[in-house]
Amino acid sequence: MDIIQQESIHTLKALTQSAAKVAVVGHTHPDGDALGATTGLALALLSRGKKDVCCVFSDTPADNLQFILSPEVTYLFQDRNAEKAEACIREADLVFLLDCNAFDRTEGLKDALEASSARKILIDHHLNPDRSRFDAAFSTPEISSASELLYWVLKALEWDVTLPVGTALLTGMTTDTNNFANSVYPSTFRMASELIAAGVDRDALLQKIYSSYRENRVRLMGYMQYEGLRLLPGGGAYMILTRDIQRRFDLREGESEGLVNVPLTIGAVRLSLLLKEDEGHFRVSIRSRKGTSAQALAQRYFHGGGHENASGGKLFIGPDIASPQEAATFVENALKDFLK
Ligand SMILES: [Mn+2]
Repeated sequence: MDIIQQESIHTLKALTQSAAKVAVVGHTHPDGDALGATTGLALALLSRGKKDVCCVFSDTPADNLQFILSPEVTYLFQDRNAEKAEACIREADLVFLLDCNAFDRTEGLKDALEASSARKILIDHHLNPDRSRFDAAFSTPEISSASELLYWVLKALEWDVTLPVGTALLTGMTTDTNNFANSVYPSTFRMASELIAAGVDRDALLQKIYSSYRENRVRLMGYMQYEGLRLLPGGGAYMILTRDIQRRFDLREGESEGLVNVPLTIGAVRLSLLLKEDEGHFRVSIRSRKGTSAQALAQRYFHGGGHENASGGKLFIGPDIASPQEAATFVENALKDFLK
């Protein structure tokens, strides 16, 4: 894999060897890839004899992703214990940033990362990585996930990919590709094939990822598709998950995962948005068909970015729209302008 340069592998090896305290950091609102990659790397470092390793996130993972967390690994969540989470980054002499392209994607941890004098390594697959901040950067959008990229980095390091490491990485890749539906490359199948041959239980994984939801989630998916879906001429689609709807269905973090993909199963739709109302803003998820750029829309209208066909951003109440009720009009105008 040309993305993995021998020079960066040497740097990673040397920095890991000399590091006493390692912080492994993932992006805000961690998804399966961020959790799988950080867990996989922490486990790999522990099995290499590193004693002081912690994974740090700005917020606690959704209930349905908690199964990815390993009992062997120390996790620190800033929303639970800000002092400990920030101290871990402050005291680390080596920091890994996984599944995000820049410090600000960790939200509340950004200041701690900027203040840190630790050596830093990036392992990511988003567009436009902030390479200047890192001693070594492994980054390409031509790969399924950070978990897959980490797998090939571990292979290049000639470190053992143990069963727990492999399980974490296969989980991250599976969730980021939506179970092999998008961003799949020949290397992705190779990774999966090698891990399954090594004994990773994919059936058990799929059960945990896709068949362990609460009833309310299935009902919400039905409700949003029946009542909430708006289709626009030109191939745009959007849904707004207001606070009211979230309350009505007792929605928890992570339970609307996958909903944004549903409108793209309609032949005429090429761009789908899901807005989820939060404190002072809407979280915006964007998915697009090949040939239409979710990334460009996210960047132009929603202060965001990510991948060409899967991006995210925010719509702020105050700066962008005067009240939550104006979200629909904002989205319709943005889509009208973008899809013309
Ligand atoms: Mn990812």
